[in-house]
Amino acid sequence: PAPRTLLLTGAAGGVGTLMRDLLPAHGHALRLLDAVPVPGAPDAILADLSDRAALREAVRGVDAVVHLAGISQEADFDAIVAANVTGLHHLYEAVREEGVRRVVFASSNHAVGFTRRPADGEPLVPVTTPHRPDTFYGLSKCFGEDLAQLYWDRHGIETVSVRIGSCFPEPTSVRMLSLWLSPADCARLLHAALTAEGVGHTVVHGSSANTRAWWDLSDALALGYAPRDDSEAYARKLIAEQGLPPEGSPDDLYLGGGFTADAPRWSPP
Ligand code: NAI
Ligand code: 15L
Repeated sequence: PAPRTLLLTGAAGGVGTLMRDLLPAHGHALRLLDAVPVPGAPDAILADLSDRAALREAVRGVDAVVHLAGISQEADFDAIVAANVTGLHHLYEAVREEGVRRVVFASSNHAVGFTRRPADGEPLVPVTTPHRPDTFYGLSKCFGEDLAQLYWDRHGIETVSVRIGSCFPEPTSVRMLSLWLSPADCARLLHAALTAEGVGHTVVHGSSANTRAWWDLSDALALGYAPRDDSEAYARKLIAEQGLPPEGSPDDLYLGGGFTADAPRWSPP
């Protein structure tokens, strides 16, 4: 089949940079957008999520949007609202106006960050676990999932909301051993989310097949996602370097780890 044309927002960011390299091999042709220039991509659309006209033009003619753009850490409430709430609304309005059928929305573990992690032998956290945001950032991801539900119920726009764990080239903390989404598995999951039939609005967990997993991947697997990576390969080294999180510490207790205490903060460039 002909490549599906995607708009990849947030293309200059960490995940966007990784996905630019990996998604084309799954048969997708990419149009890129970010508020800052995308290195090595002079054709990328330079636009902020506040620019409704630019968003409308950016989504025109694409088959789907992979929406990664936004503030990806804790920040002032107003900054979060502008990018992740109002900006997300602008994106969905553009999608509705231009008749785009599907969005893949980068939600986050921080939408449910105050959820206790399962103790050894306890059942994994299901995707139906109630929202328990750990920050204004996490709260904006709860809003995003609900916005996606609204646009499905009201307008028939499909979304897969992927609650990403930690998507980086390698896990860098013991907590990440439980939440890591390898870049290659991220591309596999996004591809599944883009191509599965009849998703309506579906929320899935986004991580690799980690031995130390905290959450249940069955909803992602039902889309056709077949993860191949496991953070366990990094476990011995990370634990030797960092030790296990102290009992009762945020990384020991909660899915959201340190975001439940002193979250790393975004500041304007
Ligand atoms: P990042 O901060 O590296 O990249 C975000 C990109 O969005 C940046 O290039 C930035 O310029 C762009 N952006 C921010 N505000 C914008 C605006 N108003 N208009 C246009 N572009 C804007 O974040 P990262 O790590 O690449 O994450 C991508 C997405 O995945 C984010 O939505 C994040 O919340 C989500 N996510 C990422 C996780 C991870 O492990 N990396 C975990 C959970 C969720
Ligand atoms: C996120 O939602 C952040 O965007 C990312 O930078 C990481 O902090 C990740 O969660 C995590 O919890 O490891």
